[in-house]
Amino acid sequence: MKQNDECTSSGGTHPAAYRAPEGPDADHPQRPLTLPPDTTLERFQDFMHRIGRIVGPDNATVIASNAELQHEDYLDPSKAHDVRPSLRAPATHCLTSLFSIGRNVGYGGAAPRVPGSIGLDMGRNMKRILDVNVDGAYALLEPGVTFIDLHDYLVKNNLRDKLWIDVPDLGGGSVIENTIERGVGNTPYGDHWMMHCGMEVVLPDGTLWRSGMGGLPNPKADPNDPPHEQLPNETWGLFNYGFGPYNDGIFSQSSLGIVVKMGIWLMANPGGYQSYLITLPRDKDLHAALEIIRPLRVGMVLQNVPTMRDILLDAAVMGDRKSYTSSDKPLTDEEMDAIAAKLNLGRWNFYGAVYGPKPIRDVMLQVIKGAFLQIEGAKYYEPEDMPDNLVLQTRHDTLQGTPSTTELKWVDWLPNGAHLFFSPIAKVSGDDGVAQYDVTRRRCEEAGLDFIGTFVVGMREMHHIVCIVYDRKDPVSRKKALWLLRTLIDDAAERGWGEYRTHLSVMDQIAKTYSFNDCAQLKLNEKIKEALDPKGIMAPGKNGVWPKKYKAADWSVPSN
Ligand code: EUG
Repeated sequence: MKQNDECTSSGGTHPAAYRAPEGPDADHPQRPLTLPPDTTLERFQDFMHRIGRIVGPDNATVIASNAELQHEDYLDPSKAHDVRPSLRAPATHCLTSLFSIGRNVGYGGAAPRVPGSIGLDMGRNMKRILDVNVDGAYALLEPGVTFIDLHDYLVKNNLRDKLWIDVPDLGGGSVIENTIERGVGNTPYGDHWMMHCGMEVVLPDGTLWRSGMGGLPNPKADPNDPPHEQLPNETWGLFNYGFGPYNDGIFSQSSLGIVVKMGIWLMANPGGYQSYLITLPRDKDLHAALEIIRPLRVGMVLQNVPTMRDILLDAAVMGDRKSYTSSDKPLTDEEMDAIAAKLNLGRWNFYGAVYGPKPIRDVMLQVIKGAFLQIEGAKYYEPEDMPDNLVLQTRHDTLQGTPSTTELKWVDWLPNGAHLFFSPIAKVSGDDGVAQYDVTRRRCEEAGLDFIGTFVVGMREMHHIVCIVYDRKDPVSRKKALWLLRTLIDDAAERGWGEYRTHLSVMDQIAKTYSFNDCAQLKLNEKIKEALDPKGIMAPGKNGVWPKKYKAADWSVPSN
């Protein structure tokens, strides 16, 4: 089989990387595409053999052919590399990288930071919904449970009317994975990390640890059961902090443990719901709209995580680039105005919802409309006003916790579409939002790419998500996308803007921008890493934190 040219951009460049000969090799069935650093083939094969005896040979597989690296589907994601990647880092096997489902799309999927890592596929066999506690309104999950799985479970068990889940735009991801990556959804419970309660973690030394109230034994538990099977304390999913130092945070976006159970709060059915769209006709309306949003969101009149989406994001859900233009240059303001007019949308489109019984919703909506409709030409729509608007119809579902995968479509804006996210935090202010839009749009255009973006409004800030869409089969397009991402990180840091989450290829760069007082954050993270994982076996390099024995520079990711 021909070596896929996209593979050469990362894994193969390190001296420790081992390239398999073409085709299967009967003498070395366990020969990986890439060996872990400082590991001989013999040592690797012995390790895999011993692992196979513990977990069963079917659960200890080696990526020995390029076929696995061809998986590029959201619904059938690769377990070895970034789905639809800008770079490929083959995971084959004595380091550990972790993933639950592998749908961390735009941020690296299932790929490890260090090629040759052993990927622990946590979602493969750990798919149980251990508890849905109706009185406490929470669920206790294993890593393989997706948002879609959890929703299906509520429907099947006639609980959907009682309890709502919060879903991100795409519902195929693992609830645990998304939450510990601090992902965001659309309902009032959109900040997933805020809504987690209780974690069970396998530490690098093998200790099984429960957070918070989980540290207190349940008197009904059988102490002879292995720890992971012991009935947990009944307040574990109800109160996060327990007693003493609060440690959950070190297990999010980190490499310090394997989260094997997590509690997540569910929303009690609020007793009514109304989604809406407010369109803003002009590009410059962004400023006024953000000024309107700030007091309404902090005042909880905007109850959910609403989003302010630029026209091309919605346009891309409804059609590919070719269906709108034959130009190969970034779309101009005039062209974008024309697309907005054609789709009966604004240049900016604000999607929100109100929750509660009708009298409450009516009052909230009166305030919301009263504020936004001050903007000249702004229009308010409910889903039944626009039955053919795929985005509004989809968001009507996701804003009430019904998962979907429809919005994956915007990635097909370009042929062989793939994407990277640039995700800086912004103040909820006209000046800050517009400044971020100006800087990021200008750079997109410099890269020859369209600006596609959305402002996701948290309780006191916005996650500004720039969707960098490129053609994954075109090396020039891939290079431009990565250049754009790297340039934007520096542009942002200069202005005091930092990212909340990122793709593998720029984790080091971003970690270094959080540089206050001689990188005090990074240094503390390295100390904790050394204390908990002195051998550096778990996800080395994750979010820029390297074990002592690694030099980050040895693992720099090439720019193409
Ligand atoms: C989106 C939102 C995110 C994220 C990646 C993508 C939405 C894209 C708020 O967080 O991290 C349309």
